[in-house]
Amino acid sequence: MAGKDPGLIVRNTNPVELETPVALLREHRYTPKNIMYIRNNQGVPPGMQLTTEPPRAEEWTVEVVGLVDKPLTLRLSELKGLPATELEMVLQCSGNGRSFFSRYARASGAQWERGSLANVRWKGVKLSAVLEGAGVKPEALFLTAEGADQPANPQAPDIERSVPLRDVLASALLAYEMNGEPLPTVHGGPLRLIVPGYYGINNIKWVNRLRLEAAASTNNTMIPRYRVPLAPVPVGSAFTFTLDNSRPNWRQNVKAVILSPAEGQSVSGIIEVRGVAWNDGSAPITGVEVSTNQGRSWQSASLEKPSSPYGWYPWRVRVMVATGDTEVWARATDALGRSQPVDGAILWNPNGYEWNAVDKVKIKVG
Ligand code: MSS
Repeated sequence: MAGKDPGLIVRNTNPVELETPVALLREHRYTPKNIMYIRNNQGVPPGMQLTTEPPRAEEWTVEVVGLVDKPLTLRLSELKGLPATELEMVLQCSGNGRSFFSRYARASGAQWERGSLANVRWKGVKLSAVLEGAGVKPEALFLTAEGADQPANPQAPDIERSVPLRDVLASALLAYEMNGEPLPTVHGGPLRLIVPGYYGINNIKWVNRLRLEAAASTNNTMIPRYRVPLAPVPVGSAFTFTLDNSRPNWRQNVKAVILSPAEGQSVSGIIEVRGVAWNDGSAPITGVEVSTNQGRSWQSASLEKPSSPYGWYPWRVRVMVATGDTEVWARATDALGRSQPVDGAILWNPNGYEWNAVDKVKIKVG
């Protein structure tokens, strides 16, 4: 694809889904656009190119409608005239890690490993500043975003996504830049809703309409897709999603991933284990621990802080590894005491969302 590193793993061609291998991800504090993963449910909007170049779209507008005193249509140029905010944030697909559910039973969807994951800097205008002009009514409890992309089959439901307004109002952005450049077309340029701390699906690309409503949408992007059961379900079983027995993929689970060594790598003696950790930004990550003996003992890694609560924490630790086939494990904990389960079976769900079990990498020690 135009502008993307040929080393990306193709998970799907139409719509495009590309995964970043960990070997590329670990090289950068901020993920550059040429290696950033792509998850499209539909194509790019009509008239746009599948490229990392920004679109020519100075005429772009976004509507603010629904439970507001004054519906608005804002031009991109007007948004760029408002005070801007810049923010580092992890963008992760809610299906990241889905392939690991196969240790128990395969979950349906693209078989992502660790790399539907990026850490980038967004620049844009605060949602709160945009909504101020519209006057949001107190009954408006949800924000539903629509993008200009369309389903391949016109009969199929279009992508749209709701988030709880009060929870996101202080942090959400309408972004027009990524990593200091105009937003690439394939990542939602010229304008994207950014909901820091939330899973990828909530960050609607090519955003052209914001609806303020009393209830969340019941579109197929909200139910049955992009949801998890409220209570654990038996591994491999079917599940009928209702509004009461499940919840949307909103705030990200606390998670550490190992970026080095890579799965299957041959190493010797003492190794440096490196990775990144993050959560939903509501509390700092307080520790990452690594085990090389199946969790009998754990060693603390040193952490680097991101520039915003929503960025990732790079971590590293030197550990001894016994000769033979062995596993390196890693888990993060945050200030609210939230951590990661050793056994991912309790996370199992038919669509394979929100995987955050202890990360386990098999290596060969010679
Ligand atoms: N947006 C729109 N408009 N469409 C689509 O499809 N997807 C999702 C988000 N947004 C979409 C949107 C998803 S799902 C994800 S992850 C993200 O996006 C991705 O991003 P990038 O930029 O990387 O491609 Mo899963 O949870």
